[in-house]
Amino acid sequence: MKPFASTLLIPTGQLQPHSQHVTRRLSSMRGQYADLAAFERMLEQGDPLVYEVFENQVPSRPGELAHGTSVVHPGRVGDEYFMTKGHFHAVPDTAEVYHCLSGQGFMVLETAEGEWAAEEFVPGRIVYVPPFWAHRSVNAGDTDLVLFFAYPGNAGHDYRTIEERGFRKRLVEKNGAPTVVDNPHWGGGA
Ligand code: PAN
Ligand code: ZN
Repeated sequence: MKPFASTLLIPTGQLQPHSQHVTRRLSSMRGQYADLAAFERMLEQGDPLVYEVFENQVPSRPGELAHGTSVVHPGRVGDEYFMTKGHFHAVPDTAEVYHCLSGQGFMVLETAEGEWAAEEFVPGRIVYVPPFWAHRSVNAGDTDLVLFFAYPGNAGHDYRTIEERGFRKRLVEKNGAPTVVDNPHWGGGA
């Protein structure tokens, strides 16, 4: 690798230049939102863009640091806020650092052993994702949630475990405030 630089535009989260731009629409997250009827109703009216990731890829080696931005757009499916798919790292003993640049929300985390946490994102806040913790970003505000992240180049992503099992906790709006609740579908058929 040679040194390189990119510019992170605030508040949009655009990274210039970037080698990868991932867009995730609601249809790619079937089964992850608890209110299945609200999910289908929303899809019938279109397929909203839920989040985007801008990244500069690096070689898949432990000494490298992949980094980029994620932008979770505001919205809800029923009472549940727009969120990322979430994942464990495929090499599970790899950590990650997130830095919130704009917007507000939460990082929802859990381990295979049953621990969980919800760390708040406000501009300036840094959240550390330790090795072995699955993580999902949730936008609990009404503007884009813009995050910078960095993680080891060899970490990879295990999406299947979350697709099959879901997260133990959900972030929903209750009486006008973001609230952590149990996931009724956790453990299978999420
Ligand atoms: C981030 C995430 C990004 C999108 O780069 O990949 O926020 O979330 P999903 O990957 O869950 O769709 C990261 O955590 N990388 O390891
Ligand atoms: Zn990650």
